[in-house]
Amino acid sequence: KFHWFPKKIADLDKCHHLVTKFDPDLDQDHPGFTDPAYRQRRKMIGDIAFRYRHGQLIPRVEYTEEEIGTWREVYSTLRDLYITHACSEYLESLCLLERYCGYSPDSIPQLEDVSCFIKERTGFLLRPVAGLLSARDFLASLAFRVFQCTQYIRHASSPMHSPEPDCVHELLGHVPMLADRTFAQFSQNLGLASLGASDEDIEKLSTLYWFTVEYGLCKQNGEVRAYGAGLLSSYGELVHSLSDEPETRQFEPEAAAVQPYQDQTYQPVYFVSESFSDAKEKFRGYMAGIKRPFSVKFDPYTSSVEVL
Ligand code: H2B
Ligand code: FE
Repeated sequence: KFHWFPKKIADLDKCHHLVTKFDPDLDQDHPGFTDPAYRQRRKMIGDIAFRYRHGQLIPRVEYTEEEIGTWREVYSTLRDLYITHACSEYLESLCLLERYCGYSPDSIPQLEDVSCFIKERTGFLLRPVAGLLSARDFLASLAFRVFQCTQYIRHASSPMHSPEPDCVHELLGHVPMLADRTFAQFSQNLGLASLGASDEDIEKLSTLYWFTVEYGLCKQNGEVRAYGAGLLSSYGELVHSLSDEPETRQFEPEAAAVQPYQDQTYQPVYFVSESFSDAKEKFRGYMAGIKRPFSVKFDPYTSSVEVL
């Protein structure tokens, strides 16, 4: 007997289980905890996600001047740092997003426009989500090349940090990488491996996700660069990750899947991949070791999985 999982892309409408750990209504350390107007705004934007069904256009949000101000501050600060700290795939995608998808310090890109853009690049789609999603639901969506994306922005009092994912993290951290073919394939493979997996395997896969998709580093032309979204959306940790302070280890899925991680402060350890193809290959080997009483095959024509 194994856990229910989505078989077709529309089943993702049922993958909406949120984790409330960093929610501003419940987390006293959230910068928006004492700001009722912020909490109400976040709830209103979250309602878009609760009402959303697969296949619909993602409703646009008219962001306030204050929200755009927060975006502008993060964007302009990080933009300069990317040149020396981000991997080449990221930089290439960011240039395209700036040229063709309206990325700029002056406005927050709309999820619908960004979704159309990455769909053309790698087949990935965005769908709106109201907050931090359970690891199982989040990983399951990756299996269908769907990235669940928050649409609200962090509190204006702390532009450089958010305890929970927000649109700065998604749009500046994740989206440019999802526009890269090899990275997109790696993400989907991680998702496919999670379908129907045991709770222990979900825990391992989400730890792997943490040390690659969120906090991964990779080698490029003799230098180490960042590709993880948690790094690329945090000025402080991006600088920290490429300084002499943290320990770095060569990426090995077996080790990364069980490495304890930090979600309150900077990581003490990062894993460095040789390349995305290398990470993808190593992951393939790791996946072969995950025991499931069935196997899954993605059918791109129907965006559904066959269970064999
Ligand atoms: N939910 C949302 N909304 N965004 C994420 O980036 C995210 C998530 N990451 N849920 C997931 C969990 C990740 O930390 C893994 C798979 O546990
Ligand atoms: Fe993330």
